[in-house]
Amino acid sequence: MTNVKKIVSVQDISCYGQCSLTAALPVLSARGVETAILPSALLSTHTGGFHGYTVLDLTDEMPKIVAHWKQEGIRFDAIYTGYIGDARQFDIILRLRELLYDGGLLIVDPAMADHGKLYAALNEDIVIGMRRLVGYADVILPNLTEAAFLLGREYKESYSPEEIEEMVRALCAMGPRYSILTGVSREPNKIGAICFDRERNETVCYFTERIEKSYHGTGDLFSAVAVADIVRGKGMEEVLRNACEFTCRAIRATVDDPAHPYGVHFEPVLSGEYPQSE
Ligand code: PXL
Repeated sequence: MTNVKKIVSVQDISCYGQCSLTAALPVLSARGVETAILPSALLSTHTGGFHGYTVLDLTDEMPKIVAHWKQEGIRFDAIYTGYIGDARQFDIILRLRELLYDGGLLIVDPAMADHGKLYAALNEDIVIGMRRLVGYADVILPNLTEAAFLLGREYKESYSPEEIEEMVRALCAMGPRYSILTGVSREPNKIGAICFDRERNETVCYFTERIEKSYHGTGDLFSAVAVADIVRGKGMEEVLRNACEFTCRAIRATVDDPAHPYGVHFEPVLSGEYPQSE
C-alpha cells in the first residue's frame, strides 16, 4: 500500500500567467501529493503586469463545496492556502480545518504582497485576515514584504542577518511552529530562505545564486515544493534546499527568454529537461 498524502489547496485560478493553482498543482502532483482544490477566485490572468483582467469571486461557492465534502466524509492531511481575494474567505478556511485528520497541518503562504507593496487587487482587510489565519497556522511561508505586513512594520529594502533572525522569531510568536521567510539574503550574490522552528528554538537556512530578475509565481512554486516535502515528513533542511533549488532553476531557465516576463519556465525543471547536466 502506498501512503499518498492528500491535501487541499485554497488559492485562485489565474487562467493565464503560471501562478497560484496552475503552478502549484503540477508541482504537488509530480512530488507525489494528491491535491484537491478550493478555488478562491477565477481570474483571466494574475494581477501583476496585466491590465483589464477579469475576476470572478468564488466566496459564495466555497462553503457549498466544503459542505459536500463533509457529507462525503472527505478528509485531508493538510490545508495549503495561497492568494485569497476576499476577506470573507478566512472564516471559510478556518472552518475547513474540521476536515483535517488529527495532526493535519494548516500551511499558509500569505501570498498578498511583494517588493514593499500589496498586490493590485488587495486591501488592508486581507492583511488583517491573513494575520488571523497565521495565528492558527502550523507553517507559514511569507516573503519579506508579507512578513513586514503581517508584523505591522515598515518594509525595508535590506535587512541584516540579525534583523532577519528576529523577524522569523517574531512571526512564530504570532502562532506557527515554523516560519519560513523567503527572499532573504546574507551576501550580495546569494538569495534564499530561512526557517525558524519555535519548538526546537532552531534556525536553518539555504541560499542559491541570486539572479537579478523578478517574476510572478516564484513564491507560489517555492511554496508548492515546500508543502509537498513538509507533508511527506521531510526535515526543514531538505525542504529549504529543494524549494530554493527548484525556484532558482526555474528562474535560470527563464532569464534568457524576453518573450516570457509574466512567470517562469518551471515545466522543464519539473520534467528533468532543465538543467541538462549539473
Ligand atoms: O503569485 C501570487 C499571485 C497569485 N494570484 C494572483 C496574483 C498573484 C500575484 O500577483 O495576482 C491573482
